[in-house]
Parts: sequence; C-alpha cells; structure tokens
Amino acid sequence: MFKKVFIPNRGEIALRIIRSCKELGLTSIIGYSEGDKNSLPVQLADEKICIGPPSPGESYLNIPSIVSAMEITGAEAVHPGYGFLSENIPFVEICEASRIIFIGPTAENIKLMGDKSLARKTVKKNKVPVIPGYEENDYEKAFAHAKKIGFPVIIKASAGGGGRGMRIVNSPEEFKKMWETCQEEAKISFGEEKVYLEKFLERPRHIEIQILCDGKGKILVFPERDCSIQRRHQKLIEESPSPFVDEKLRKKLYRYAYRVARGINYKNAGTVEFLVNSDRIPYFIEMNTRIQVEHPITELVTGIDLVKSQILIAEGEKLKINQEDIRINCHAIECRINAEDPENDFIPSPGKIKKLILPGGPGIRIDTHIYEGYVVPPYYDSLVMKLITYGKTREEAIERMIRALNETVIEGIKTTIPLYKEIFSHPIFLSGRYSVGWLEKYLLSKNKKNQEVKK
Ligand code: MV4
Repeated sequence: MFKKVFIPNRGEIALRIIRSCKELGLTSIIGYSEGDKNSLPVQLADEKICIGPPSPGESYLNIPSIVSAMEITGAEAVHPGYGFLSENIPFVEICEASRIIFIGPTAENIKLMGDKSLARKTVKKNKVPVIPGYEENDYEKAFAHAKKIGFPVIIKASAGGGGRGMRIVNSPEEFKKMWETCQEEAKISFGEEKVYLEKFLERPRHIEIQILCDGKGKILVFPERDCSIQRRHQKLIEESPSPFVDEKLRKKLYRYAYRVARGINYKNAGTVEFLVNSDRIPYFIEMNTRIQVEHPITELVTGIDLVKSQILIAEGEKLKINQEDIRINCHAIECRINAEDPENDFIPSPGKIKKLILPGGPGIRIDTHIYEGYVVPPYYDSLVMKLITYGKTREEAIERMIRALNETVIEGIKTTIPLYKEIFSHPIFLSGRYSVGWLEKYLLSKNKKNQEVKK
C-alpha cells in the first residue's frame, strides 16, 4: 500500500491523476516546471515541488531531478501520465530497482513493445495477425520481400511509432533510396537505424483496444476506440464504439488484444492498435504501454475509471471487475481542442486566456487545466481541453458535441474549435464512413477553395 503519489507531468493529465488520487484518499505531489508554476494542477495537488526550468529536457524529462524530488517529498509511487517519462525504460528500471512503485507496466513490457519490429515478431508468435511484411533490418532480403508482397510498401523505424519515421514506397525503383533515408532519419531521431517493412494499406481505419491487466492473471479488454480522424499523425477526434465495427469484428479485436496481453505477461493499462482495411480485416500495428489522451471515451462508454484502476493495480490489488461487466453503455466522442490556428496551418497559439465559458448540461465531460487568466505556455504540446460528449446513440453524442462547441467561448488564443464545428456538420463524418486520410484531404480541398476565393 502506498499513500503518496508523485506526478511528474502537467496539463489536463496531471489534473486527471490528481483527481483519482483524491478520490482514493492518496496524497498527490506534483513535480512541475517553472513554466507551469501558475497552472491548475500545481494549485490543486496536495504538495508541489519544482523540478526545473520550462524546457522539458531540464524538467519533465530530467530523471535525476525527478528522482531527487521523489526522495525529498517521500513519494512512494509515481504516475507518469502520457508523454514525457511514461515509456522511458531507464526511468522505469530505476523505479523497479528502488522503493518507488511505477504506476504502469514493467520495464520489460515497455522494451518488448517499444521496439516495433520486435513487437511484430512477438505478437505473430501469439497468433495475432500483422500486415504482410518483413521485420529484419536486412536490405537485400527486405527488397526481395517488398517485390513479393507488391508495392506500395511502407518502411517504418523500429524505434519510431505513432507515425514518426515512416516512408511510403510506391515502386521498386524508389526502394533503395527510401530504405537508406529511413535508416538515416531513424538513426538521427531515435539513435537506432533499425527499420522494418509492411505492405502499405490504402484507406485503413485506426482502431484501438484498451486493456487492463492486474498482473495476477486477469486481463480485461474494452470496446474499441476509432481514432481515424488525424492530422500529421496527431489524433483530433476519437469515438467509441466505432461506427464501422460490428459485433463480429469487435470479438476479433478483443481476442487479438487479449492474446497480445497474455503473450507478454502485460501489467497495468495499455492499448493495442490495429489498422482495419475496408474488408474489416484487422491487423496489429503497435502497442502503447501507457494511459492515453483518449482514455475518457472508454471511461464514459463502460463506466470504469481507468486511472483509478491503474493505481489499484500498482498497489497490488486484484481486479474486481469481470469481462462480463464491460459493456457498451453509450456512445462517446472526444475532441482534442488545441491552442492552434486551424486557418493558419495550425501554428501554435499560446498566450493569455482572456475569457472562458465552458459548456455544460447532459452528456458532457470536460478535462482541462485552463482557466480565465491562465497563460498557455509556449514550451509544451498545445492540447488545452478535451471536450467529450456522450449519449444513448452516436447521433445524440454528435448533437451534444455541436451544442457544446457552440456554447464554448475561449478568447485570447486561437483554438481548433472552428474546425470541429465544420467536421461535425460534414456528411462524411456524419455517415461514419471516414478513414485515416480523410481529414487531411478535406483540409487540402478547403485550402484550394480559399485560394481560389482570394484570386
Ligand atoms: C500504416 C499505414 C498503411 N499501411 N501502415 C500512421 C500512424 C501509425 N500508428 C501507423 N500509421 C500508418 N501505418 C501500413 N502498413 C497508414 C498509416 C497512417 C498514415 C500513413 C501515411 C499518411 C497518413 C497516415 C495517417 C494515418 C495512418
């Protein structure tokens, strides 16, 4: 049993973790940077300690500083949130070698899934389908495989993930150049040149399964989240259940996610990502070994508090929930509202929130750390609010989203709210027949039209 939880994170997720700590009667300690000293999580945590200057490398990623802060404050456990140290193997190993309990998976789990080509090999051994491809970092053999499976293919950095360090190759002539460029970029970005190969799927959907494992044999799988509305590999809208997934496909996704978890003796919360082609065939692509930004839609659909569950698992509790208790009780949609200007190539728009009016009423959840007078700092990612709506049906969740977007007033900074108002009235979104490339195509066609108007 632990009483004091350290949170070396910021923004809405730091606040989300503080709230679960309070409900469980635990003391929350926030480790914050100088750039966040006036933030809401710093005001609401039970204890606070500065861990360094605004730049993430000197604060939220500064392991010596965070370990010292945990010593000084007598923290017994650490919840890393997402980003920053959440999948940092050396940090988790330090926790495992000391008296600090890491609220998350084991270092071994993170290692296995962080190496994306090793993850592919591992899940294949557990009878989980992967996209036709080749895992070895061997040019000649990879080229032979590419010709066999047919172009286009995609080359991915093994240490990448989430769309970083990928190259699409349309013909055999381009293959050598692309392979080399991808390796060079991987070396620069991730310190490791290893790459792997997959057949490139046209217009897939990005569908993911939340899992929760207590490390004592119980593995729970949750209704899917559809995260196909993305821009530059950043998810903008997520919904659950997916309008594209039927009961037969859901059963398959559950079975595969379960096999991934069991195959690596996974512990705590995680997410198994799939690409699903237009024939509704799912393929494993990667696994995220952390709580994710979009976890609230799963909480609303199932009524299960995932962050609280993470803490209880870390305390060594057996999961009390059974798989039969996990049902689809409603439809939920999340918009990630960013401090960015959607009319100006999404350039970041930090600054002071001069006026703030939040929506309310039935079917709305808001996860945000902003308040009137708060200054959005320029040093970090631009997520300022997660607007989540839910209803008996997808239509009701959408109606509530439109109402909530119209009620919201955020003045002083630009936000992505105007873009969401467009998306929620677009026939393709409303029909549910979108895939991963749709949003960027829509934005391109909108830009073209605007340029014609200017001419
Ligand atoms: C793919 C793919 C097509 N085929 N893999 C992007 C995020 C990461 N999780 C996996 N991603 C993709 N992997 C295969 N074998 C398509 C994507 C993808 C994508 C690719 C190029 C441009 C935009 C994209 C948007 C979403 C997903």
